[in-house]
Amino acid sequence: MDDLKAKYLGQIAEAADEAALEQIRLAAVGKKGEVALKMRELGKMTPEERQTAGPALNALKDEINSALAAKKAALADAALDERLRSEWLDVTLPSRPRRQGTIHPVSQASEELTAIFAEMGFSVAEGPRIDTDWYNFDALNIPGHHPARAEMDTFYMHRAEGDNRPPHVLRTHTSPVQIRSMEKMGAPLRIICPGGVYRADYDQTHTPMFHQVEGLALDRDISMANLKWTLEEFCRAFFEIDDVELRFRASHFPFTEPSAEVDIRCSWQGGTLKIGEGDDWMEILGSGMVHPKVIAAGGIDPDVYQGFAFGIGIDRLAMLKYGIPDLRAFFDSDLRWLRHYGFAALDMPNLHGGLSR
Ligand code: 2U9
Repeated sequence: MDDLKAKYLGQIAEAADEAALEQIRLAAVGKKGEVALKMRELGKMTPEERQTAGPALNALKDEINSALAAKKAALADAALDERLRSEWLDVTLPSRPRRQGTIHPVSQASEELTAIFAEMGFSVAEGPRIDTDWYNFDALNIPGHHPARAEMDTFYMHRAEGDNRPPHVLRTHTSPVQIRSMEKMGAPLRIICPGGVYRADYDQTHTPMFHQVEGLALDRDISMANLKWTLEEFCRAFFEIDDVELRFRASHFPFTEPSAEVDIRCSWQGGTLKIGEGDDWMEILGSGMVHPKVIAAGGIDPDVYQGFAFGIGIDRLAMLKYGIPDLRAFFDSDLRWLRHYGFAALDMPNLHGGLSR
């Protein structure tokens, strides 16, 4: 009996896993196990022998069962310890950086200027970026021989041989949207058209795609005085400067007559630009009274209605407001420059190099 006990307690102590323990249990205390066989031999014993052998066998069975249960619990504990050791997690590690987005300065500027013009009663008009050369040029009084129409300056859409549709271009300004709005809505009319435009140009101050906002106000008695007030009000609100001063310089555009380029008073101190003070002037937009031919092209009677129009480069406005010196940063850079200019650390733009289109 002692041999049996030593044998099975030894095997139990050595068992590597639950499957091995089950084998030992069957061999020792299962129905056909060694202890059961010994129990069957009790019948052949004398009553005296049975009296000592019976309880001893029962005690052996209990001892083996307890050892099996204890070993099973120990194996489970060891397995848990192993999992805890191999699957640990360092909760103090810094988290992986997450990609973070932010509004683009051009979108920000566009939203700001739209809100300002909306307060003045202008609604937003949108239209196609690919349009016919009639909407982009002819309707705007830009004649066939004008340099802007050359392939050097304008992106023409490819046409297959035999395609007789009128030539289509990537719009070079948002003016075609204004012509379409005049056709659709008639006069009186007060709209702005913000959006992307395309010109075959690329250097520090020009990109093949940039953003414009053009404005148009048509009614029976609109004058240059209304234009001046509207643009001053806009600049005051956009640059957040009360003492804004604009200078209207006579100019020429095919779509307006008279035409004026508009400069804003500014100063350059140590290469730093300050808007609204100083003795310098910086060009910020073009404008004028809409040419009667253009009003007629939009299907409106120029003898009854007249009005003003203006065009502003939004990218350039954003650069001036947020102090971004190179236009190309808008198109071929990464998020770090945005964070650098981040709409927070800026007091005033610091511009080196010319910025006129
Ligand atoms: C209609 C009639 C007239 C829009 C105008 C300008 C002057 C102008 C430039 C500013 C900077 C383009 O982005 S830029 O390079 N624009 O100088 N734009 S008047 O005149 C219009 C538009 C539509 C129907």
